[in-house]
Amino acid sequence: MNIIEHFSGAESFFSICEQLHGKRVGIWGHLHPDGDCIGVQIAMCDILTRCGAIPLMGLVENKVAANLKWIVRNYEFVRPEEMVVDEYIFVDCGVILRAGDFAKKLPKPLMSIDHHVSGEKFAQHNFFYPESAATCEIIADFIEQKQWKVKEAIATALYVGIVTDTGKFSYSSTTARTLALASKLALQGADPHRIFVEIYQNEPREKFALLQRFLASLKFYVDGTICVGRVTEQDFIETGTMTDDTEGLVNFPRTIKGVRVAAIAYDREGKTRISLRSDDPTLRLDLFAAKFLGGGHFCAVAFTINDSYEKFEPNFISALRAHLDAFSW
Ligand SMILES: [Mn+2]
Repeated sequence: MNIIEHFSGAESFFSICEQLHGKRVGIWGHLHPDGDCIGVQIAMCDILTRCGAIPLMGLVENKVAANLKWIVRNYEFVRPEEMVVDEYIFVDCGVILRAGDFAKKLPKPLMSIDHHVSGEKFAQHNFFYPESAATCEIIADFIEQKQWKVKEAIATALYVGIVTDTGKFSYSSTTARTLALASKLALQGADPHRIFVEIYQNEPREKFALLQRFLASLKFYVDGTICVGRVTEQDFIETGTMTDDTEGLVNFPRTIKGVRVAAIAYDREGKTRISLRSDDPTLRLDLFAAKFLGGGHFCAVAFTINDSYEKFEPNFISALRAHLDAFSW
């Protein structure tokens, strides 16, 4: 029995890729690229090369998180604004604004491949599957349908996207298809343990100084159902960390018994960035984030406000409380 329920659209996806023969194609993702974004860029680079196109991977600000550097080592990334391309596509980027300011002036991209529930169909061809746990899962499935074998490096890149976007195969988005595709990638050379060590056992010591402060700041609201931790500009300076080092911190309060929504609020470039996590997709955090022009998935969202968190806090907690009341059974 085939346990994979495939994503539709693989045929038209490959026919578009084949039409790109001989063309320079930019492959762009979102700001602050995560494992899924980088993984799918690398996989798309391989697919387009196989189709005879000339792919160019774009990296806004030319920056990759420290625990993902090993995976990009053998690839060339360019700033999108410095590229000369005939066509371009977006991956793992729900809305074009997530790609940064440069993307505002662009004509409609040829293709978008994405899985954010709050995503928009902003491209000419949209391969949009909000039921997918990762954009890498979509591409891994397309490759599977095409019955292509991939090199170890590509299997690894796709596995990285899936393992990181599913919280090591633990979020509610993880399905039998996710696991089956991960297994196929392992058969093609992705090494689950090595990938785990590279991504999750490579934390700089400074990040633990930041974690200590974050944990000390935790505040509970509404009978302990909401838990928020705070990281200030001063915390970043005194611990020698940057905003990227907040990655994953919110998962600590998420594990506390009774907490339905965990959040982190941190200072970023004079603004406040708030990320929320839940384990209950019916709480529809994506709809909550949309009120503040943010987005993401049912259980994982983020938004930015132009105020200090201290000023925003009372409004934030009362709005979140009202949202939870409206979406709780
Ligand atoms: Mn993703």
